[in-house]
Amino acid sequence: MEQPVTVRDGGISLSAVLETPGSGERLPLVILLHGFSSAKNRIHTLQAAAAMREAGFATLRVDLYGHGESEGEFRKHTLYKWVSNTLAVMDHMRGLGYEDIILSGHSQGGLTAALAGGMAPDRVRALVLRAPAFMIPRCAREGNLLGYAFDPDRIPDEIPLYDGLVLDGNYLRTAQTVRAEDAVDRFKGPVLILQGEADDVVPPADVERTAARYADCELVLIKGETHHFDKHPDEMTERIRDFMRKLKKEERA
Ligand code: FER
Repeated sequence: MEQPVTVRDGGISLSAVLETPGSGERLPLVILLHGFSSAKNRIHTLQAAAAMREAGFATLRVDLYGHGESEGEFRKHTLYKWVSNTLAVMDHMRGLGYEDIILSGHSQGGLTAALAGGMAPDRVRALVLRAPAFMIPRCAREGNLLGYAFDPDRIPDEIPLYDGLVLDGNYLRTAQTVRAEDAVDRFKGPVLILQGEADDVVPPADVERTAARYADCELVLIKGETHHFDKHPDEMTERIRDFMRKLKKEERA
């Protein structure tokens, strides 16, 4: 069953899709977050969500602030707003009876899931991160974002990116202060990280360093895979299904 869900956060309306496999029982729920300039309907996110449902979980694909069918201006989105959105979505779903929550995200959405997981380790059972962009804060501090160079001590009012996309300077100001390590240290539950070895957007080295820092993390490096998991989608979905089925078993034990 597929149903639209609307969540309000700070006057902004967020669009999401809840999908439940078969039965009507309240299943554990995976909340899936998309990446930078992406949305909830991209093929690799649909494939990841389908694998989670095959393992017996409900899924909620969310459009975050300034993306997809949610409100907000792209140029005004920040990691802080995305974290706030994620906490609001978790509250909303708890209100609907989904108290067993797993957070998942791709790239900037993976970083967001990791940050929210560290803020609510008591309410997030596990994390499934695909190419999590743990290096965004470092890039913002070093003054180079997606190949666009800037002075990190004198942040410009706006940053022009590819395809006519423009970001407000506040994206950089907020990203510079994020310390993902704090959130990583606070999360003790199981974590699955999937990372393409040929990803040229999120460098595997940053991901490997962070994976080693998690208390209980399985890192899967996928040979020849790139940022959008379109070379070996079956390997991605298989790894997700295996990890989620293990979680299911632990739930029954
Ligand atoms: C960056 C590197 C990666 C960045 C964003 C990303 C805005 C996110 C990519 C994605 O979510 O797919 O420097 O700066």
